[in-house]
Amino acid sequence: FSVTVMGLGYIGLPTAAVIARTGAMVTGVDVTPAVVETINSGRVHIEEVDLDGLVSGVVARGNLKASLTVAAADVFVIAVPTPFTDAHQPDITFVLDAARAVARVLKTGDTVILESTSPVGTTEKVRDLIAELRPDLTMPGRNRPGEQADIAIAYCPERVLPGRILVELIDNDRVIGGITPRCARKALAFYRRFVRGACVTTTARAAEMTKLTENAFRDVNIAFANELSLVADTLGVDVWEVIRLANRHPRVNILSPGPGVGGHCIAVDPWFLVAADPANTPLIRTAREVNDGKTDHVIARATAMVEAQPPGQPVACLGLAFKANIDDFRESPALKVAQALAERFGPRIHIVEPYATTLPPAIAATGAVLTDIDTALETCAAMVVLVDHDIFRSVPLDERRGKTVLDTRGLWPDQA
Ligand code: SAJ
Repeated sequence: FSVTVMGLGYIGLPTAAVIARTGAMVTGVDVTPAVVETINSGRVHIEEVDLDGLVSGVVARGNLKASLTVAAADVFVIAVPTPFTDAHQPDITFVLDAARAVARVLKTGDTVILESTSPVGTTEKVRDLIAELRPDLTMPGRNRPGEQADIAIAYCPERVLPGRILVELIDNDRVIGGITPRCARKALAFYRRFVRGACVTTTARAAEMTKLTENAFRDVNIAFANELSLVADTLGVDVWEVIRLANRHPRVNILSPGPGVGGHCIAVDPWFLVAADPANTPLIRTAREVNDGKTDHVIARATAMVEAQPPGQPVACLGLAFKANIDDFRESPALKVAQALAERFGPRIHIVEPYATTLPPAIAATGAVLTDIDTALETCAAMVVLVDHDIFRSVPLDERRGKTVLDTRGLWPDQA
């Protein structure tokens, strides 16, 4: 049994490794030579709990190899990025490129599964593209009555949480959308090999919209919390306390405000729904704007705080990652705040990020410095908390008493 995984990023590599562990022969395909080399030497290019050990094991056993070119296989999993353009339109170029590469090696009986977060209708576009490139194969949904399609095509979104990817890949329920019910059943048989959660089948379009809906749901709920934090600021009330108290209501469950929403999913996917139906998505669009606006609000407050410090005094920025306890800085609001402060105050900004060994070049260029939490506590009388890393949470009040703190994560509720 052989599987080819297209894209060896945060989703593709863990997925390839987990499938390889079941004994399948897995080829991971990536366009970046350095990534292919790293994996073939048994190492990983991304940080994820337990991923290094798993990859080195399956590579050593010969179950996983990386390649720049697509090999024939029984099942193809496409896990490439789907960015959006400056105009908030989804860009499915990488998906179509991957489909084109897969089309060349497809044979009767193969299954193609798209996992990338995609606008509704993308799986059908993949089918149409393959149909065009391989007129010799019968495609699902395009076959004549009574004729069986040669290829199965399905959409099955990943839903794993960075930091828990290897656990959630196995334990989470999966939504499997087939171009036809038969496609869904074929894809289901594949996921059953390594998924312990329930595998639920539906249509490709419903599965595509389900994925976008999950992340839009979270974005809207975080926007509610962020909006509350602004109102509470205006009213001089502690938003964290209000949320804690409101959440004692049996049907209220408010999420946490923060410096904005980051990562490559929740800050992006809601736009795919807005782009599909702009007239009917005022709430989803506004939630995006509220969450992005929260970052601007934090930048303004932090700037005022630094300006209120004695001239030349250093100010610490705690965290650059897009959320707690990970090394992922994609679309990170913390990074945006730190960047804005560094551009304005240069060397006065002392950044603490235990998950970084160097500062991103744009921040380093301002003269801002990377330091550690112990030094920052000794040298900085003012601090901006941007990420709720455990190492920051564990700082006792004694070590930060008397400091000026802008706490965007509600990390230190006892700070005076
Ligand atoms: N955040 C808040 N307040 C909260 C929760 C989160 O400000 O109460 C912020 C985080 O700090 C971060 C951003 O939101 O900047 C997103 O973090 P997250 O932990 O909510 O989600 P991601 O981006 O790590 O992963 C999400 C997950 N989706 C949902 O929970 C619905 C994950 O299951 C998906 O697989 C992933 O997106 C994805 O790949 O789509």
